Amino acid sequence: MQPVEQRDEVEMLSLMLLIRRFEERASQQYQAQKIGGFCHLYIGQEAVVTGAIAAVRDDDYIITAYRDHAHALARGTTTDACMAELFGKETGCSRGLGGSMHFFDRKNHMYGGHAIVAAHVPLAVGMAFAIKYRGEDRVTLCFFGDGAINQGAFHEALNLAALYKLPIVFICENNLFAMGTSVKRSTSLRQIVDRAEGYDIPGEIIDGMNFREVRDKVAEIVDSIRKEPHPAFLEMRTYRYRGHSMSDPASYRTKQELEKYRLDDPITRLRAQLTREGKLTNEQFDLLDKRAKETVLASVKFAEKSPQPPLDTLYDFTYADGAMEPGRPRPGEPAQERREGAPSPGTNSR
Ligand SMILES: Cc1ncc(C[n+]2csc(CCOP(=O)(O)OP(=O)(O)O)c2C)c(N)n1
Repeated sequence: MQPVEQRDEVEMLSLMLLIRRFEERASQQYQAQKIGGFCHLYIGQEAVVTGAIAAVRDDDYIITAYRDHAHALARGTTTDACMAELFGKETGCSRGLGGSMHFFDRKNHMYGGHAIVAAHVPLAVGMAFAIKYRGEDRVTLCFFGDGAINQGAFHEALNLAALYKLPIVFICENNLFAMGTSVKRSTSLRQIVDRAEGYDIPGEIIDGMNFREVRDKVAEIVDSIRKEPHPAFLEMRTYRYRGHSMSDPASYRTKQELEKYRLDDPITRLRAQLTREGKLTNEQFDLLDKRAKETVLASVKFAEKSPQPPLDTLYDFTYADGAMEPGRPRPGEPAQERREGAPSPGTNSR
């Protein structure tokens, strides 16, 4: 990707379209039973991740929870590697062992994809600590949902980030629901951003449906962090159009509510801004959309053709090295002989 100041808005619109079309196709492939396990779609929230990524450098760190497809795509992970991961194939970004919730791309500094709510927030603080310890000028962007802010790990992490003045932006993607629970029923605060105040961390509320607002605010904060490391907290007000996961019909909200947010669609909004300013024609938009659809379709073919991961990699990266070595007793178990020809789990050889 280009340096921040040159990142073209049409290119970013095209990225949002790629994310949207990728997830629509993922949804279809899930229904066709080509994708197993869980699958959480980000549709509606695209301006948050694209705006934030547009404001940072390629060597800054990114980490998120399980609604992670868009974060990987925005970071530059290919649609092939992402679709193959959903299909559980060896060519996937986590070698087919992670699935939808565990995308990972070390080369592009995308450190997951984490399924346990708020468990990655302390990891993000550790990453920010490492940046400061090494004297670098990188920044960590830590994305999480509104459901994470009442977890103990979240509070411990914010406290340390503030105490050590670490270079981190906590980005709360407030889509108003944690699974089917409205934030109004789960959180005592009037506004989530006030959580940050308790740790003396500066915070702001951002319109998470507006790409430009997200990008400009993140850029401003990241700039100030690079000059003098400190944590910051952004509450992005956004909305997910689909249910929590593929199995959720989202009957806890009304059609009217959904329609209200759809009118504020982040892609339509940026498209309208660019069109009004003479930077994009309808024909150009259609072409971008066509390209996004073709790229995604090609990635489905790639995933279908890709091999399954070898069976003996089943336990790789699940336990610490050696923890699953054959014959090694588990706590409270006597040592067992390994059967002839049995797969050898846990070697982490690849
Ligand atoms: C510690 C923990 N508790 C419960 C769950 C089950 N769970 C999965 S997603 C979820 C809701 C999280 O909502 P939020 O953080 O707002 O993220 P969103 O789905 O809105 O992106 C819950 C409770 C979990 N994964 N981890």
